[in-house]
Parts: sequence; structure tokens; C-alpha cells
Amino acid sequence: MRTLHFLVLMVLLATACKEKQKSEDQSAKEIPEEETVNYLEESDEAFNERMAWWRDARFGMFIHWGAYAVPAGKYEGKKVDGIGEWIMRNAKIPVDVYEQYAREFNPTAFNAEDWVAVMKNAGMKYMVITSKHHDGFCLWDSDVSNYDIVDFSPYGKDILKALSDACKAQGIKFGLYHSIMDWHHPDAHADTYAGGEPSENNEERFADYFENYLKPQLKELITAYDPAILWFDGEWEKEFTHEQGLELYQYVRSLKPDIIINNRVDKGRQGMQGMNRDDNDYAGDFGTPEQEILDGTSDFDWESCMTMNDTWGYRSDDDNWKSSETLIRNLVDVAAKGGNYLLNIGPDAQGNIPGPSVTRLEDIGNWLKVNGEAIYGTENPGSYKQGDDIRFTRKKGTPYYYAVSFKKPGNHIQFNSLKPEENSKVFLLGYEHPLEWKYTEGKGVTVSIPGKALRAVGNTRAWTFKIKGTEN
Ligand code: H79
Repeated sequence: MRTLHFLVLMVLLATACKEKQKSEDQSAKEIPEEETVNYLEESDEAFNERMAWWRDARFGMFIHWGAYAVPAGKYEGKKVDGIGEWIMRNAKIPVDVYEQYAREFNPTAFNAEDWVAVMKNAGMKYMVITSKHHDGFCLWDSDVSNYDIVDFSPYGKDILKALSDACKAQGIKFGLYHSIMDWHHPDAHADTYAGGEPSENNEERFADYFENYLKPQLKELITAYDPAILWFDGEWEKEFTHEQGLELYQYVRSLKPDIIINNRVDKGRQGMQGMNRDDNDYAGDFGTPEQEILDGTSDFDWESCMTMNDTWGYRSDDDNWKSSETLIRNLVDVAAKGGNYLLNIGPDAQGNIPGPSVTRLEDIGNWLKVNGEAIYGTENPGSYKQGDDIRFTRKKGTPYYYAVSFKKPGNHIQFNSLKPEENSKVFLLGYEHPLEWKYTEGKGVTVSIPGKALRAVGNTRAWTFKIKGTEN
């Protein structure tokens, strides 16, 4: 049963029917019906419809890109510990000094079509890029700020325009990450981030930033780039209130009713595990575990965002890459638990995607070309795991189960929870011939794997069995 408290959500068309006043000698003018939509009250049906593409997509790309790619983890010749996009805060770089990075940011090697082709080839169905991170620098030509790629940087071209166009052309859903916290705006960073003293009237000033800067920026973004997702962050900023969170959710939905918004639009998120508090008062369509995967399934929609090394924004010195095996295992684990996987790249200041990221994305894409049917459009089948090395998914609304083994199987593999339909065929994806199987009450199905089947799938990183049947 679904306990989607924070979503709840019934589209309420409160039509205030107004009495039409007619007079004898004047034909009545149509008074438009007043439409009030409360996006915080949406029926399960409407919510499911809005979330459908996102739930089927399963795999997306996160992109952290901005002025922090210029220092790339170093300030005044010294390494600054921590995630690259936090360098301004971590090294306490004054605003005017940090601005110089934006002045230098000139990614002449950036090619939107190539980036989107990399995503597509990796099997990703959507992307989420930082329109603005905490540092406040904007990747589009904002009307309410000059601190953006077009007005402030030598590059002078609108990055979001190029990417959203390329996404449209290549069939990738385009999403935006937008930070509520802003270390550059004088009314939002409250002077403290670069080590200064806190100012007076922070709440009032933040409310002004919220109304006259943050909201107009969101309107610009939604109008110009038609994003499918808005991914907020920095909502823990103490001046930002729960009431503002609710208002932000309503505002963004009113601009684009079928947009999908993460739970960091409001104050409901609990820690890095990213799911919402248990009461039903918080806005947001999905939970956001950061750098981790839920231990089990959840009634809340969720998306695990993760880096391939240890930073989101580019750091020249970060070589701690996860293996392709680990990334594929994570994707399968997330899918089996009913979530999405949002995997990050941090391009460099020239506009190149780091080589180790590209090779890993190719590896995942190659795996998905053979095994993708076990990931896309699937659901948690009930029993989603068997030990550490086997995960299960089911193609939505069908009797087709997928069992993915992270370990290379021997001559046999057993799946305790599955019972194939009588006379049905069991397949190892990547090998065209059906495999022999035997079902035993209490033990589940045992599948025989000939050596030539394993040779046919070759050096894959996870072995997927497709079984038509039921859970036993
Ligand atoms: O954009 C990337 C990071 O820059 C950003 N989120 C990802 C997607 C990020 N911001 N902060 N962190 C990562 C780590 C900081 C976490 C904390 Fe908190 C903020 C600890 C205390 C305040 C939020 C609220 C998490 C725990 C409580």
C-alpha cells in the first residue's frame, strides 16, 4: 500500500462559478471561470501519470558544471579538501576573488551534441544539469543577473540552450538542478559564507531574494528550456522556510503542470539518506538519497544520485574512480529496489568530460544494450534480492522476471523465489538459445548454463536471466 504522504496530491479544479449578470439590453459577456489548482493535492492517478516516464527511465546523468571547474580543487596553489564545487565555501574565497574564475571560464571544447550522444550511448534517458549551483554562477543568460555565462564570461554563449536543444534532437529528457542557497547573491548568502559577519534582517533579505531573484530565474528557465525535471538543492539554508518550500512547489508546477520536482524543494528531507520525514506536510515528488542507495524498497519514489569518483564538480586530482562493475551493480541494485540512478559527471573548464567517466559510461552502455530490458520499465517484483550477488526485477505488468547475477555463474544457478511457467523458456540475455531448467518445490528454479552460453555473452559484468513465471 502506498503511503505517499508528502505527495498526496489531487489536482483540484476549484471552479468558482460566478453568477453571470445579465441585463435585458446587453448581451452577457462570458466571465472566465476562475481556476485554482492546488498542486499539493493531486490524485494518485494524476501523480502516477505524471511520474510514468521518469519511473520507466531508471537511469539519468547528473552534470555539475560551473566556475568551480576553473580552480579544479586548488586555491592559491594548494589543494582544498572536499568536493570541487564547494571550493568557494571550503577555502573561504571572497566573492570578488571567486568571480575571477567565472571571468576565466571559457569552455571552447564544449559540444552539446557530443555530450548528449555520450549520455544516449550510455543508456541514459534523462539529464539534470546545474543551471546554478551554490556559488550562484548561472549557465544561461539570466535576465535578473549578470553573473552568468553570457554576460560575465568570455565564452558568451548560452550552455543550457545548446544542451536543451541537443536533448530535444536526440530524445533525452532535459532537467535542471537549481540551488536555493546562493553564496553570491548579497541577500541570500547573508555575508557569512566567505567568513564575514552575519548581517541584520536575514529573513527579510532572503524573502526578497526568494521573490525577486529565485522565482524569476525559475520562470526564465521553465519558459526558455522547458525542463522535464527541477532538482532543487541547498534547501537547508536556514533562512529558507517550509512555507517558501510549499510556495516554490506550487509556483513551479503552475508554470509547467507536468514537471517533476525533487523533495529538496521543501524542508522535509532527512540527512543524506534523502527521504522525507514521516508526516505528510512536505512538498516534492521523489526522495533524493545522495551518494548512497536505500537498504530496501520504499513507497516513496526515489532517485539515488552518485559520483563516479569523489567529487561532483571537476577536480583535477580526483582519481578515485568506481569500477564499471560497481556502477553496473549499483544501477541494477537501485532498479531492483524500485529507484532511479542519477550518475554524475564533472566536466573540466574546457568542456571535456573526464576520460575515465567516458570509458565507464561506454561500459555501462554496452551492458545495457544487451541487458537493458532488465532495467527500463521494470518494477520491484516483491522479492528483489537473493544474497549479495543476485537482484530481481520484473517488467511492469507482465510475468517476465529478470534475475541479474553479479558473479559469473558456474554450470547451474538457482533462484529460490521464482517459478517458471510450465513449458516456458528461460534465457541468458546475450545468448540466443533457451536454457534447460528444473523447478523444485521449496527450492525454486535451477537453470543449467552450458559453457557455450557463457562464452557467447563473453566478458560481461553481470549475467541476466529472463524467466516467464511467478514468484513462488
Ligand atoms: O550538488 C552536490 C553537492 O554539492 C550538494 N548536493 C550534491 C547533489 C551537497 N551539498 N552539501 N553536501 C552535498 C554535503 C553537505 C551536507 C550538509 Fe546537511 C548540509 C550537512 C549539513 C548541512 C543536508 C542537511 C544534509 C544533511 C543535513
